Amino acid sequence: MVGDGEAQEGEIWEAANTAHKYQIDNLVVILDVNKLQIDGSTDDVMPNGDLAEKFKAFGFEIYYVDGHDMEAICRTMDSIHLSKNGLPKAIIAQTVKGVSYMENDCGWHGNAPNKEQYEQAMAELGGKA
Ligand SMILES: Cc1ncc(C[n+]2csc(CCOP(=O)(O)OP(=O)(O)O)c2C)c(N)n1
Ligand SMILES: [Mg+2]
Repeated sequence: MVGDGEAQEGEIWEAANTAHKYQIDNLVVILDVNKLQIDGSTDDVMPNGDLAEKFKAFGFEIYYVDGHDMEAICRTMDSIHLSKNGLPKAIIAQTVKGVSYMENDCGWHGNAPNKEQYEQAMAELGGKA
């Protein structure tokens, strides 16, 4: 898993180079593209440009999914699993950050919800609080 803010860091691309050189075709990067990072929008803080094209330029095979569609993610992972073509893979997952009251608010990057917020979040996600 790599965040789009995280993808501004050089270490990501050093690892990508290495994956390409050693033909690590069972490496799957899931790139979470929510257009936010810790203190603002990625476009304001440090524009990423086209991350799919960047991974492609580093020798990755590119897949696209709706990052909220777990079945699509699983289907994509299954099809990738069978591919032994020498290319590392990147799944570009478009997402929206957060449950309702967190949506598109970068302030929730590292904040813990209080009890009430936690219970609401779990209810929205269909989990047990
Ligand atoms: C190796 C390393 N470098 C820098 C940081 C500082 N840092 C914390 S969060 C973050 C990026 C957050 O943006 P993103 O990856 O898009 O996560 P999101 O807020 O969307 O979940 C960075 C660079 C870190 N945690 N580790
Ligand atoms: Mg992000």
